[in-house]
Amino acid sequence: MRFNRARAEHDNSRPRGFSGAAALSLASCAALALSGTAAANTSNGYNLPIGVTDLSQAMYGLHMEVFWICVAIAVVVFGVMIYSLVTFRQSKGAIPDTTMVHSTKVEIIWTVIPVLILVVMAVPAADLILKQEDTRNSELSIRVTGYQWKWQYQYMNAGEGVDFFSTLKQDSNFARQLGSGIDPKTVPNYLLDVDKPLVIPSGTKVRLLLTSMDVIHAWWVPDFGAKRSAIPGYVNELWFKVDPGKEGIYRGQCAALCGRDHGFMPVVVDVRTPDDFKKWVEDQKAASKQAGAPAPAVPADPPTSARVIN
Ligand SMILES: [Cu+2]
Repeated sequence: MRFNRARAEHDNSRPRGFSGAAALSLASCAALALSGTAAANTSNGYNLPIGVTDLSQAMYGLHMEVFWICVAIAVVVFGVMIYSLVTFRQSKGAIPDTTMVHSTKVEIIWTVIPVLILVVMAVPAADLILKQEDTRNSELSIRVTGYQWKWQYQYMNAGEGVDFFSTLKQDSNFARQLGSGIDPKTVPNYLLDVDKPLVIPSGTKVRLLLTSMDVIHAWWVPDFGAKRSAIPGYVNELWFKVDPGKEGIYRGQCAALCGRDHGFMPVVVDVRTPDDFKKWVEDQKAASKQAGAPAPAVPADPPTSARVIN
């Protein structure tokens, strides 16, 4: 799986697997669901990443909660079904009851129980959606604009004035060319690396304002539990707060089929401590002052005839 490699870079706790046999009893289901929500970067590689933000961990917790509810339902339903098939089979002399054709009591029970289960799942799900949408009190806003096939990051608040494009790193770009003769396996983080990553501080509520200048793109970093479409003419919001101590490089990709080079516009986020971030902002401002460049020009696009617009 492609993102395993990315996760390994900041993986500070080994995956904890779930025992398959444990699914047989409700008590052990509940215990495992709790252990499954413990904070860690990564699950066992077969599951969603647990991630490094409040939201990603809450999403993983909800996902596991719903998963174990489904397991419990399956155990009860299949248990009753298999027991009935075995116990009341014809060879054992079972005689079908042909008199019972309708039972209002049964109909009420099998309507009310699923409704209650749905409510039990809907309450935490609605709560999490509200939390996801609550971009109030963000401490750093960054405008993110999708282009075919690169991202532009324009900082506001503490990073006001920092503005750059983030494009596929050159070694990946050379290796991907037809007949390049370069083995992609020799390129570190092949197609998942950029020339300039998005730099953000840890422990800070970061709000992204997403839009696009051409087609629909989607900004996606699985470890942040963050994915949202960047749509021309619209501004979508997204927020995340990386836990302090989880500084490092996180990788994602454009998650919308945005044209020919859709696979070549990765997202890389460099999470630094607030002090390191401050220093980075000062360095960026000093560098752009020295260069005297007010705003970066859009890097050259491929010829229009070669572009595919979805
Ligand atoms: Cu895209």
